[in-house]
Amino acid sequence: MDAKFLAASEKHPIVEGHVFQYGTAGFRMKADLLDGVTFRVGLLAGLRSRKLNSTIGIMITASHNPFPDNGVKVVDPSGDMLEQEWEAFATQLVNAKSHDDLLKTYKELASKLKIDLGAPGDVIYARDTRPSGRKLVAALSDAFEATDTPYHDCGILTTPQLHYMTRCINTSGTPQAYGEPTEEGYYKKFADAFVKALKGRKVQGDLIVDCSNGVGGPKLSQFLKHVPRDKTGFKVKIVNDDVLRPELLNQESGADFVKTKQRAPPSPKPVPGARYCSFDGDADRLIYYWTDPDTGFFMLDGDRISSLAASFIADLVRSAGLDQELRIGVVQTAYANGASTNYIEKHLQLPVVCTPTGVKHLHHAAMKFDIGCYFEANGHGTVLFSIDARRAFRDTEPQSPAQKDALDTLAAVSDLVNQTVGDALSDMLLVEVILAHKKWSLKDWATTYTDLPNRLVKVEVANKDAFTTYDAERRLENPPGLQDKIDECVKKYTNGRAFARASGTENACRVYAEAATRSEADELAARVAEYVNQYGS
Ligand code: 16G
Ligand code: MG
Repeated sequence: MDAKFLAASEKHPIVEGHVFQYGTAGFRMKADLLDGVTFRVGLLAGLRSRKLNSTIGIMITASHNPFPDNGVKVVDPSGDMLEQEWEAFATQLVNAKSHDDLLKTYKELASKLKIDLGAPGDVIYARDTRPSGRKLVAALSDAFEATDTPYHDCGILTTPQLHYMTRCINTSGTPQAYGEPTEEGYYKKFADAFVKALKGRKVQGDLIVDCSNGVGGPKLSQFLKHVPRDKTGFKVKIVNDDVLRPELLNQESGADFVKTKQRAPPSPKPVPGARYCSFDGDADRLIYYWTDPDTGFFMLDGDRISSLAASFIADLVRSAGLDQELRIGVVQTAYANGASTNYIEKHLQLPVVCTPTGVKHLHHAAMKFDIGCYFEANGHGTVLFSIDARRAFRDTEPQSPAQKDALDTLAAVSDLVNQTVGDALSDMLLVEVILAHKKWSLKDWATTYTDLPNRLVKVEVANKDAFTTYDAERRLENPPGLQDKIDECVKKYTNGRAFARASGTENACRVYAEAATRSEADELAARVAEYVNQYGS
């Protein structure tokens, strides 16, 4: 095996002079740095699949980043993110200096973790539409060939589809079987749940979906072939779905553009009053919005989707008579608008948990509830239903038609929401179902609460690692003294709140501030950014 291993490794050298780290989004950088990194992630996935005797997934994507970038991340057997302890092993393998070092590290990891290298193992992988992905999947297959690891190339998929596949394969034949592990199976499952969750209601009005010129475009159009238009009333127009010109990916479009720029994509020219949503480049984030000739642009972000979903599901749980039995909770990060937190706690009377940024943190916190609704403000999120919750929807004997209706809808909704990870397509269907049930327009949805004006600023610093936090990233522990400055400053603003944290994806600090008025929020953000700048240079 050693000769084969070393020969393959030589085909995929690591670019020298870089320190690589498995971050919140796996390894993500310029695609031309990734060949050797991807080969080594393949090795890691093989080890993990042998360790767990399960199928491991790998996704090649850089999400909302521009097209010269790419990325690679590992999906655990249940379809969620790679366990944190293994992120360090990934970092270790990828940073091995020479090919011999790599082989040594690989073997040491296997022996330390008591992995039988003769065990079968199994890895599946997919990529988004970036042309650089083709070369990177070749690096993966070389890693599997070199280590005799069985593998399967799932071709081009959205990130959530690959998560879905991974879970389906690993649960196949068990009581928790998630679905058929094929792309068709994915479309059928969600189309079927969509029809069931609507319960005869029809979606009102057309929906224009901006797909960021990414993989979501072709996949959504595939999906729509499975949705009966007459039964659902679902009429979708897909825009920004050009995947043949890769340089257009995420250009002036997509959920990240809409959220960070706080405006609609300029092209195609927005139609006032029309209902819009945007996916990001790998279709795991979703943002809704409309434009109005008088009032301008209005956005419904992850916080809005979360509060809409939590409110709808909590009402159904009450109607189903399960509110004493099932614990519902909402998970947010510090970026959630304070008005949304207030609405969920005070108005919906649901508990809110705050975790550090990054999907894995939210996901794990959400799993602690029977029904855990988690969204980042950027539009990534899902609702997790426990085995007990799903059993209750299925097995409770209804005492009235209203109770039966609620139980059926809950069962369908729990099938409709992708249980592995945030999924723009599945989340969009959930929003459409809720709006159809409530007979709400986007404007009705928007009136539930009023966002506090807020501002996000990026501050370049010499060393972002000098900024460490606690209390779910809401407070700084280091550099010493900086948090006191921020506290003093925040006190001067009505409804003021601000925090600074090191980015997990670039060498910078991010400052978030909110306050009662636009000008106060801007001023507070600028002041805190100035302090960060002083302490960080
Ligand atoms: C990654 C995270 C995303 C988070 C973002 C924050 C995953 C899959 N993705 O994209 O959830 O919002 O990082 O970036 O966890 P930042 O640390 O640079 O602010
Ligand atoms: Mg994404």
